[in-house]
Amino acid sequence: MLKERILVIGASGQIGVELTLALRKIYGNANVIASDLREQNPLLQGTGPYVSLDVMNKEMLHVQVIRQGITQIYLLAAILSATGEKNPNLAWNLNMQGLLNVLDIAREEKLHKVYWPSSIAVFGPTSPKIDCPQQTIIEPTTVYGISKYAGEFWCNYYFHRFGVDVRSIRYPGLISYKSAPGGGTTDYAVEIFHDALADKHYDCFLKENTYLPMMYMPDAIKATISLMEAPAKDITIRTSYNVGALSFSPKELAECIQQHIPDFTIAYLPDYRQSIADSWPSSINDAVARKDWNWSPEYTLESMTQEMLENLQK
Ligand code: NAD
Ligand code: AKB
Repeated sequence: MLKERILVIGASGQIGVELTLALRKIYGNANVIASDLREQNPLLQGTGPYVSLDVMNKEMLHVQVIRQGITQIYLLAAILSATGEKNPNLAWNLNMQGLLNVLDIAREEKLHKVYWPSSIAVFGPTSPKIDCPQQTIIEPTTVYGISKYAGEFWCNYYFHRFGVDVRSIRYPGLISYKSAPGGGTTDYAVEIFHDALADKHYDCFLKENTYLPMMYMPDAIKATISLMEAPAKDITIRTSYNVGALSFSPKELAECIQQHIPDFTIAYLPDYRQSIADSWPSSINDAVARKDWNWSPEYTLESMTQEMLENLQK
């Protein structure tokens, strides 16, 4: 097996923390270098190397890649949908230039692999709402969705033109208890657990019947690692793979929480994020990921809810 040295960019974020810890278990603590604009992360402290790094500074990034002998990059630094609508230029610049910097360096240094996540945000109001297929009409209406869709085609281009082995997943909204989400439209599905335990009440910024594709973090980590470990010949999608897991509404999630906290209440006060949510599909068809690299999720709404409450209570 080739010795891998992995750089995780955006390691202090919602996915970054858990993915870094999972990669450290597989490749050894010293071989997974966590990096982020933020100085350090308490959950990563003492588990392996951590460097402060700005993905927009291509020269410094290149120096780190050479100095650390990096063979793979996981690029997680991005501005998400809700923050992106408040600052479209910032979202476009970081989401595009960060990716291009990484792809260029991967090409020049002949890195073994690159991972870059896309999102269900690539889909727009003209995409099918239910069981949205891998290939379909894709007309995103948020700057975040536009940047992800453009990014998918940059990945495809660098693979076909320069042979960069870059792989990608269109994550649904991710639910986790270890690190907080960073400015997305699906963040309600994490906030609700914190408020249910702290106040027995949640003011939800989406309407009660807003169904969105969602996934519990352990399934997202499993999907990411399965895709990255699959033989290159099995990867038929070089833009980004649909992966599905759960689809539920705020009302259904609240009812599930009430099974554990009977006096939990919820109020619906939709804001600007409602129109973002309305532009996305409710559920995702992931037949291609299932066929290519045996994807299947483990968690149900009920098992995820139980684990979230148990772990947050601790
Ligand atoms: P996050 O906002 O929680 O974390 C992003 C991290 O990147 C932060 O720690 C931030 O400090 C860091 N960062 C920002 N600018 C940087 C820069 N210039 N240089 C280095 N680091 C920088 O995001 P996340 O939820 O962990 O998402 C990671 C990736 O997964 C993103 O590409 C996102 O679009 C994608 N994704 C996330 C979700 C989700 O529900 N969390 C769903 C779909 C796709
Ligand atoms: C967001 O809501 O912006 C993210 C995503 C689905 O990409 N969670």
